[in-house]
Amino acid sequence: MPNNPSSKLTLIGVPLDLGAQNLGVDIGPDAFRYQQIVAKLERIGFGVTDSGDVSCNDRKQLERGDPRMHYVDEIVRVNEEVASLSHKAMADKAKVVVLGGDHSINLGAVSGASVALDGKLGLIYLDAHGDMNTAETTLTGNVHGMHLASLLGFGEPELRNVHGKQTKIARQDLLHIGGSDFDQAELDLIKNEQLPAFTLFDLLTSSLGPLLKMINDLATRVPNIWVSLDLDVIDRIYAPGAGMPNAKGLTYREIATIAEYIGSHCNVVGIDIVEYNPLQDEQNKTAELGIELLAKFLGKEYSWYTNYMNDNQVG
Ligand SMILES: [Mn+2]
Repeated sequence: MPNNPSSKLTLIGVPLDLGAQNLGVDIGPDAFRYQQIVAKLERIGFGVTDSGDVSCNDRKQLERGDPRMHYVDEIVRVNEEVASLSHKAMADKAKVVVLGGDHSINLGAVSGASVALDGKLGLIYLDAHGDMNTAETTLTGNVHGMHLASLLGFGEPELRNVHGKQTKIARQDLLHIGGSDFDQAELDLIKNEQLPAFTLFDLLTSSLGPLLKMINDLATRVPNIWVSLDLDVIDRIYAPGAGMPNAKGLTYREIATIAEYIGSHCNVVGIDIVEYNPLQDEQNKTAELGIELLAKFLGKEYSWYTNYMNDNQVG
């Protein structure tokens, strides 16, 4: 299987934490490797090339700069590099998995893929937050709350123009899932621009049915899908190691079902898993869940159950 060209997978680590204020997410990529992410992806049938980590400068060596976009120069520099790697892997017909880092690394990951695919890319974005502020509307100056707006063509050119000036994701080709903590400016943007979003409230009031239809409709319209998983969309019972642990997040059965549906109905070409903070994890369970969900997004299975069955078959 690993020699089958259609199962090539490129892993890119981005130990960037400048987009957020909380420390710890910069060791996310190494913690995933320590959890044998490469061996586990190979076990489910991928030939993995680990590109290593994109080098990121420490905040101690940098000026914070623009108060509306902290560390924006370094964040853009890192994302240009991520975009080139993502573009190249996509052009080599490999699936791309990017390990964060804070969520701002999604900007380069998606930009590279979008340009490589001539813009024929939809984005399924799982996050408790909107990440749709701009330099004009941000309350914190943290870029990990702005990059999604940039991918959709809003906000400052510095962020919008990473890896080319074109809009990376057409507004109707976004599907934001699981949001519960939006700022007013983000709610206004979603409403005014009719951005597709299925919130926690929608999930609790109408269950999964309408969401699965939205996923299916998107997969029918666009040939390629990128999945962005901010671990804070999952309840902290299951994902204590999220950068901002969530007390009202999705349950295991909800996120696992959504991931499985995406994996079986969408042509997923790339995934980023972000905001993993190993310092807050409990017995590595957030990393384990991240790897299980990654497999599901890719249309495969990797869980305690499949391992149990593999290890206990007669013969
Ligand atoms: Mn996020």
